[in-house]
Amino acid sequence: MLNTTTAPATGFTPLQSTNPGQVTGMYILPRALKNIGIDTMYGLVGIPVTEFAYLCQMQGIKFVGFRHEQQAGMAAATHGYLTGKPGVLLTVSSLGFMNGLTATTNATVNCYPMIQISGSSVREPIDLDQGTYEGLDQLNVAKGLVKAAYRVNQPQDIPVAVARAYRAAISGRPGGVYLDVTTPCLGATMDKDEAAKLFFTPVDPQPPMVPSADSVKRAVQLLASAKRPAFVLGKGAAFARIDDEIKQLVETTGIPFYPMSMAKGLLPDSHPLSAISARSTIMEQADVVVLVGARLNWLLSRGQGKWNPQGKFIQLDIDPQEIDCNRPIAAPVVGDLKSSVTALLNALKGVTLSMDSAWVPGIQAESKVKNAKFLQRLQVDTVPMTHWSALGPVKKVLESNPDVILVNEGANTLDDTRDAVDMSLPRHRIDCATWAIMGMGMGSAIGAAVATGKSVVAVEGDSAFGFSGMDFSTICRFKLPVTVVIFNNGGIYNGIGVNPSGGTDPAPTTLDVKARYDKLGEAFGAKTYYVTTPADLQTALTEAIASKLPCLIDVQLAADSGKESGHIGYLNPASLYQFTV
Ligand code: ADP
Ligand code: TZD
Ligand code: MG
Repeated sequence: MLNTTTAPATGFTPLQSTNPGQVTGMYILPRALKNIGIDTMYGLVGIPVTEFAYLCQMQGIKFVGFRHEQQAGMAAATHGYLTGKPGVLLTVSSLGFMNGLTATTNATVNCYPMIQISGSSVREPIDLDQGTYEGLDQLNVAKGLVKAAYRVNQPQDIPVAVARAYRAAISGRPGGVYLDVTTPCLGATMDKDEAAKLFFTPVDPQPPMVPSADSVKRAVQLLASAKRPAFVLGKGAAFARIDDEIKQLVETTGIPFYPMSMAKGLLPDSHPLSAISARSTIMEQADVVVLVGARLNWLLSRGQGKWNPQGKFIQLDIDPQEIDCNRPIAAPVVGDLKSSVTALLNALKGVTLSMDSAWVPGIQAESKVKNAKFLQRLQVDTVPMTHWSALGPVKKVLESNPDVILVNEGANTLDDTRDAVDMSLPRHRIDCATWAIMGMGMGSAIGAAVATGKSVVAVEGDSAFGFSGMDFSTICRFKLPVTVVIFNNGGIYNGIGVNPSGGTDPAPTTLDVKARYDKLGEAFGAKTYYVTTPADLQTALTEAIASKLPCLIDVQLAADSGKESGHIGYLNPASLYQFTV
């Protein structure tokens, strides 16, 4: 048996074995995780997982303790996206589990590999609804919201449970996996030598899925016939780590590409074949569009609206169920992207394309005009600052520090930063993505910094920051090279909302335009700045990145900077159904 008494004066005393021949579930679990290469865990402890977290630390797993589980989950998901291996989130039962589940579900929606491990209370009183401590039927809550969900009830099943969770997170389309570990399973003991025999290394946990030769042939034939072809690169392509193959595909065909938000930098935004400034032209005029790890979801108007009704799609994706989900796909290529792009490159050898000679020069000419116009918008020195005048210096500083990872959330702050800041390296932009989820900022920044060791800048709307702000303290506690830049326009979309009742309560969109977020940073020992001019912002951001320390820059914007819902106001019910509120 293991004795789990703690010594209050000195904090935790490593679990002492009163019977060296026995080990507990909570000892086996970190061993099993280490065995499959997990070296980091993000979480928040309490009954029944506190000792387990200590045991993880003792066994050499880095434990990053958070103030809120959702943030720890966002960190795990970002860790998964950036490393290609599942990030791990640890939560306590019921409430901690629920707080973390949003992040695990968000990871599933975004195809990020992660595993949420949660302690859960003793089964019997939960099943009889007898009001046990933090009791909840967690497994059944998680099912349906995550890619896969498992429960492990006895220590001898832990190595298999971990391997199953790992495979589920990483194979096929990646996603969030839930692993329920009951209190009895954590505390139960088994023979140490018997336990040692249970560990194994899963063979080929992320097997290649090679597309059929016919599907590749069909795609090449369609592409070869195209007059105005285009690639749309998605974050699936960034996740697949096939940077060289993508470059080859674009450059050998000479076909322009449009990168989705998190695929920016897969090829530099400044690449001559980048159609990032010609989105409408691609939608309206392309006759063959190749989706490479990008879904035809709301972010691409579900293939409707502006899209050329006669246009045909080739879709490269690992998930066969993605095909035809919004619009018929003329040439699906189902497989992992490394295999599919390699097969496409081989099949394209010696094939002559029939691209119109005016197509690429047209896009380039349009891009040149639009980029010049756009730059002018960023060169204004308006004080109080607008999103645009603030983004002028942010663009300059970030583009001269291309290896900094940019985390970004908000409405106007998201849309305008994405459009303003060119990316030149793959997997250097992480944002609120497919679900447009606010509150990914601090967690993703921490996950990115821990997983890569690189510097991170998080550009946050003031509302967006509010969702995760307390975990700025985690950035400080772990002394991470993260700079948080808060665009304070005093509200959701802006700070000029008016309470239509004439009452004194703030409007639903109104926050705190005079708030000094820099003081919040000070509380945790960060280097902080409060800036009111573009020049001061440029100086502060340059200095903050160079310091490689936790920094917070409160950027004072005008309260009237920003419009409702940023670029997606058309999705509001009043706009969709054309009525007046
Ligand atoms: P974006 O938002 O950038 O358009 P999405 O998250 O909508 O990207 O789409 C990513 C797509 O990439 C998903 O449909 C997913 O199945 C696919 N995907 C992820 N990893 C791979 C891979 N290794 N090989 C092929 N497809 C992948
Ligand atoms: N809650 C959650 C979890 N996600 C959301 N996306 C929203 C609410 C709704 N929402 C948006 O879609 S953007 C946004 C909210 C609350 C914040 C926009 O304000 P901001 O950015 O201060 O972050 P700007 O620059 O003022 O637009
Ligand atoms: Mg705001």
